Amino acid sequence: MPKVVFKYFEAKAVGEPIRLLLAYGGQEFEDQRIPFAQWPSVKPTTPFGQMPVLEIDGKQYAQSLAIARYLGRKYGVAGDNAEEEFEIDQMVDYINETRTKAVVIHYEQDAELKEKKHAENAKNVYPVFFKKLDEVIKKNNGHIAAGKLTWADFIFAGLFDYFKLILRVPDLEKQYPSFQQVVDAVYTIPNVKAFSEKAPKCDF
Ligand SMILES: N[C@@H](CCC(=O)N[C@@H](CS)C(=O)NCC(=O)O)C(=O)O
Repeated sequence: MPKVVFKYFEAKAVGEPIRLLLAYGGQEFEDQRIPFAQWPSVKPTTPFGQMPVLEIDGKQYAQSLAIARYLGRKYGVAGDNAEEEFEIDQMVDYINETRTKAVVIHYEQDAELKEKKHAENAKNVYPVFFKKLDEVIKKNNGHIAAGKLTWADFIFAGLFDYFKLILRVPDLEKQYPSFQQVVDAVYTIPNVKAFSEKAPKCDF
């Protein structure tokens, strides 16, 4: 088994899908959670000055989606043909696109602009996304793509708490029970459940 170190902040956010995939694959890993105070000294040691970073036998890799796609392939949850892979990528891009729109607003420093942009998205962007995603999950037997468990489910489940925070919808799963179905499909997998029960608790 390779020696694996995973580096991210003390949060779930874009790091959690990777932790969950490593747990799913039965890969032992050092789960390094870097406090913000230490980040300035760690940043220059990473490939692109950002986390998450996955280190495999001493070699560092970055970009959360590339890492998750790699682990999905390694652990057999990346689709069984080119079309399924395409569908998974399509859905991950769609989710990530919405995340990116919300993140920009979440970290906006101008309070007035922040509220204005959030209100625009809450009216015009997020409801359309939720409705589409709900339809897709229902068509896919409670999964994000390909009608079965794939790394896209890990992306969504791992991100879910962060998503609710930045989109400001704390009861999202109540509005869309299908979203909770995806989260449960991942977190009830025995390896994943065991990992998440032992992991440090993070709100998002
Ligand atoms: N596209 C990158 C984005 C990574 C990213 O934005 N990381 C943030 C945390 S979520 C970070 O490292 N911020 C600290 C910094 O840029 O100094 C990925 O998906 O891995």
